[in-house]
Amino acid sequence: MKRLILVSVVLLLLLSALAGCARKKEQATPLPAGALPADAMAIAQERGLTPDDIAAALKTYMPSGKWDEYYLFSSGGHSGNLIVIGVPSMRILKNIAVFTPEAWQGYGYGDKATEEILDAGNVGDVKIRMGDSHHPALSETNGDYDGQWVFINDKANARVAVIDLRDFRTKQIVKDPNIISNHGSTFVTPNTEYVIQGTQYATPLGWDYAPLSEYKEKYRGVITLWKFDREKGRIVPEESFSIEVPPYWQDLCDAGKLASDGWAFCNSFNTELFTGGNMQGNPQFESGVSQRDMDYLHIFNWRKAAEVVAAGKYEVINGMRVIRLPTAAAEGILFFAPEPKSPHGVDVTPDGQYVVVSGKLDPHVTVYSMAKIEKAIADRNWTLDDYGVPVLNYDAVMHVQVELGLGPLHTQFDGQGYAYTSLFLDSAIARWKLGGDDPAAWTLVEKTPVHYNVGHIAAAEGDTVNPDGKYLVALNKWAVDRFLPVGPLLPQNLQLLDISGSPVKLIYDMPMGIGEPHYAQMIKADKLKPLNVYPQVGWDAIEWKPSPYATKKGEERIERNGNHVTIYSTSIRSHITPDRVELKKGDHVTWHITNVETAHDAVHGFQLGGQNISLSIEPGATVTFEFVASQDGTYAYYCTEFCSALHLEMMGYMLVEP
Ligand code: CUK
Ligand code: CUA
Repeated sequence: MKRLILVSVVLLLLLSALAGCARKKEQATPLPAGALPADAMAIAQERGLTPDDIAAALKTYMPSGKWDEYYLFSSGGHSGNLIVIGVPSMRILKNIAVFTPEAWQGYGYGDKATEEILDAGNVGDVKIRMGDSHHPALSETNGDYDGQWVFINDKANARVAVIDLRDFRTKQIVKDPNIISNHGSTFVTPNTEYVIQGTQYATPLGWDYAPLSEYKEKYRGVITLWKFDREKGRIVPEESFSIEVPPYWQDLCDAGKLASDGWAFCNSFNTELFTGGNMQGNPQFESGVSQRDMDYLHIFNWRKAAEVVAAGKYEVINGMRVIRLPTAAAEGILFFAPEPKSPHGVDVTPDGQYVVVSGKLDPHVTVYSMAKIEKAIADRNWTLDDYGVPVLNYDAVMHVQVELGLGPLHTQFDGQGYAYTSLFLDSAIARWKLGGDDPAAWTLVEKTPVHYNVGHIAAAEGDTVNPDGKYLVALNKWAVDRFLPVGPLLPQNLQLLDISGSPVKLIYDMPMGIGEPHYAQMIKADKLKPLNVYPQVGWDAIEWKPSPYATKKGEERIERNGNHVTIYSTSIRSHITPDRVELKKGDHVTWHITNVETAHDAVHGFQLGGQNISLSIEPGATVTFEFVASQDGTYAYYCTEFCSALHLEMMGYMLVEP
C-alpha cells in the first residue's frame, strides 16, 4: 500500500511537471555592431535576432532549389502514415500513406492494388483503415542504413508495413495473427534478415476470449521475427516465426549489432501482471503496473531461435510458427535481466557492447554489458521467474548507471563517443559520455532544453554501427506556446539540434500538423536512389513488373461481356481516353488507366465523383479500379493534378443508363 501511495505521488509529480513545463523566454543578447553587412544588420535588428538566431538561420536555411543533406523518416502516429522531412531545412517532402487511406496518393480509394494491401491488414471481417504508427526502421546492411526499404508498425492492430524507397510507396501490410497490439516494432536485424516486432498489451494468443482472472495462465506476449526477402521486397509470413513470452507488457526493442549481433532486447513494464479494475476498487493501471522495483529486460537470441525453428521445435498457432515459452527458456533463447521499474527505451550502442535502458520513473539510465550478459549466461548465474525463464543476476550484468535527469526515455548516438537521451520531465536532451570498461568514465556532459516534454530523438544515422552526429531531432509531445494558436489541438513540435559542437544548439522549430510522431530515423540523402518515372510505360508499381493491363496510346477500348465492362484507358497531357463511358445500371466495371507519359513529374490524378474513387497515376504506371455502377445518372471524371495549361479540360463523362 505504501508503495502504491509512493507511486501515486511520483505520478502526481509527473503530471505537475508536465503541466508546468518550463516556459521561460530566453533573454535576447544584442548583436555587436558590424557583425553583419549593413542591410542584413538592419533586418536582424528589426526582427530582434540574436547572434544565435542568425547562426541557426544560416545553418537551416535552404536556398530555393538546393537539396537537404538528410532525409528524416518520421512516424505519423495515429495518422497512420510515415512522414518524410528534409534536414536541416525541416521541410515536409511527403506524407507516405501506410495504414490510412490517402486520396492524393490514390491509396485506398479504389486503386485495387492498394485496397488489397490495406485489406491484408484487416482484423477478421473488420476493415481496418486506421493505424498508430510508431517506429520506422530503415533497412540495414552490416548494421548501416542502406536506403532501400523502410518498415513501420501499427501499434493499435499489431501490424507491420513495408515501404519501398524506390518509389516511396507502401507495398505490404502484414498482421500478426496472435496479438492485437505491438510496440517493440519495428527494428531490423543488422542485415535486415528479420523485422522484429514485440507485443505491447498481452492477450491470449490470437486475442481469444479469456477472463482477466486467468491472466497469468492464459495471457501472453510474443516477439515476432518477420522474415524479409530482399529480392521480393516482401515480408514472408511462412518463413517468419514468433517466440512466446510472459504477459509482462513488452515495450520497446532493439536489435543487437557487432558485439551483440544475433541478440535482441526488449523492455517490459508489467511484471506485476496487473489487470486493472479501477471500478472494482483496484488501483489505477499506472500504479498497478509500477509496484515492483524491477521489471525485466528481455534478452533473446534470434539466431538460435531461427535454428530451433529450423529444427522443428515449434507449434503452429493461428498459422504462425511459435516457439513456446518452455522451449524458449530451455533452449537458451530467452533470458531476463532485472531493470529499474517502468522502463521505456532500450538502445544498443554503436559497437554493440552495451545496452542502454531508460526508466520513466528513474533519473538514471542503466547500462548493461553484453560481455557480462554472455558471462552470466555461461555461468548460469540466474534464478528462474514464475514461467521458468532464467533471470540473470542484476549485479552480474549491469555495467553502470548514469544519472541524467527526470524522465529519461530514448537514447541515440553520434560518432564522437557521446550518447543523447531524451528527458521527458526535464524537457531536455542529455549529452553523456560512453565510458567503456571503466564505470567511472560514464558521465553526463551537458543538458539542452527543448520545448516541451520530448519523447523520441533521432540523430543522423544515430542507431547504426556508424552514426554521423551532426544533427539531432527532438520529437516533442507538447507544443504549448511555441506557435500561433490553432485551437485546442496543437501541432507536434519537432526541434532540430546541432550536435556537431559544444554546447549543443537548438536551431529550428518545426510544427507538424499531422498525427503524433514517435520515432524517426535520419539517413544521409545520397544513400537513396528514388526513381523519377517507372521503368517502363504500363508498369505495375506494386508487383514491380509490366502490368498485363498496360494500354498503349491508340489501343484504348471498352469491352463488354454481359454486365461486365472492362475499360482500357490512357492519360496524357491533356486528355483521358476514352472521354465517354456509357454504362448500364448494375454493370460491374473494371477500369485500367495507364499514364503513358515518361516526363519527370508528369503525374495525372483521377477522381470519379459519386463513386469514392481517387487515383494517382504516376508517369508510366498502370492503375486498376473496380466498382459496380449501382446508381444511374451522369457523372464526371477528371484529372486531379494540374498537369498542363489545359488540365481543366482533362475530363470525361460517365453515363449510367437506368
Ligand atoms: S514510444 Cu512514443 S515516445 Cu511508441 Cu517509442 Cu517513446
Ligand atoms: Cu492530367 Cu491534369
